[in-house]
Amino acid sequence: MSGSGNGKPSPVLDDGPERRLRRASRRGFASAGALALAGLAGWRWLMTRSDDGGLPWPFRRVLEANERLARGAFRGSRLSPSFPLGRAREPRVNGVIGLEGPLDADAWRLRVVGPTGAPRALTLGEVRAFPRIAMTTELRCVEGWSEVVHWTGARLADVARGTGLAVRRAGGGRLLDYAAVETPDADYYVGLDMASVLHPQTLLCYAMNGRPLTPTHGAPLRLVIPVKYGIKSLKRIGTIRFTDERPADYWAERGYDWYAGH
Ligand SMILES: Nc1nc2c(c(=O)[nH]1)N[C@H]1C(S)=C(S)[C@@H](COP(=O)(O)O)O[C@H]1N2
Ligand SMILES: [Mo]
Repeated sequence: MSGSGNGKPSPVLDDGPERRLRRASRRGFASAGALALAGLAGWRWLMTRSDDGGLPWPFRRVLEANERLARGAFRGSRLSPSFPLGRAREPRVNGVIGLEGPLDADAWRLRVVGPTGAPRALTLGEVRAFPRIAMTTELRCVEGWSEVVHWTGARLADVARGTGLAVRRAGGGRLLDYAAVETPDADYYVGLDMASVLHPQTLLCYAMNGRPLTPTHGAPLRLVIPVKYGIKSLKRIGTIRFTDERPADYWAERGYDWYAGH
């Protein structure tokens, strides 16, 4: 028994491969078109969303989800990898925002400011008097390059504790949530969460590869924070301000992730 009992192919039932193909490609074309239109509408929708820190808010939400993941994976004890000293190289000079003006090395001070207590102004000698830490770590730029560098400096955690300005109440109390770090002219600025401030590899560096910092690498003092992308390793530091409000961040305002962990 068969549908076309006489053995001849019925023209109605005959659905030759060519016709099937034509029909399928018409369908395919229509659904590809519909997809493209939906995609375009989706993109228009994304691009017309209200701005949140330089990005349409759905993009900002994705970055914030990444931030939660990075924070979740972050532990004070989680160290960025160290390398043999022989692997250290001179990194390229990347970014001179906040370094354009001249710097009077003698007049330079590290200003440390908190909501309680008098602000401090440390000389380079006073920063150098904190325990001297050396590390050979990777400087990773979001632009896709990295370099192993040998750094020497003081732990930011020691300076935070030593000045006593990272707390909510004078003389003690809970630690504040953030530090705002900026160049003397305030043209470049980064925000750090307190866990990153206290991380043992977060250093205020005065030497790179065994020599004093050069001006374009951030003399007289720069931040080096290997658990974050290079954008956070602010050169020519002027001020550290401890605060409970999440600080502004130069590159976060231009569409990058505020947390910038990796
Ligand atoms: N003041 C200041 N610090 C800065 C920058 C900058 O433009 N200005 N660029 C950052 C970026 S994007 C990177 S990758 C590193 C590069 O450090 P290097 O120039 O010593 O290699 O510095 C960071 N610190
Ligand atoms: Mo960078």
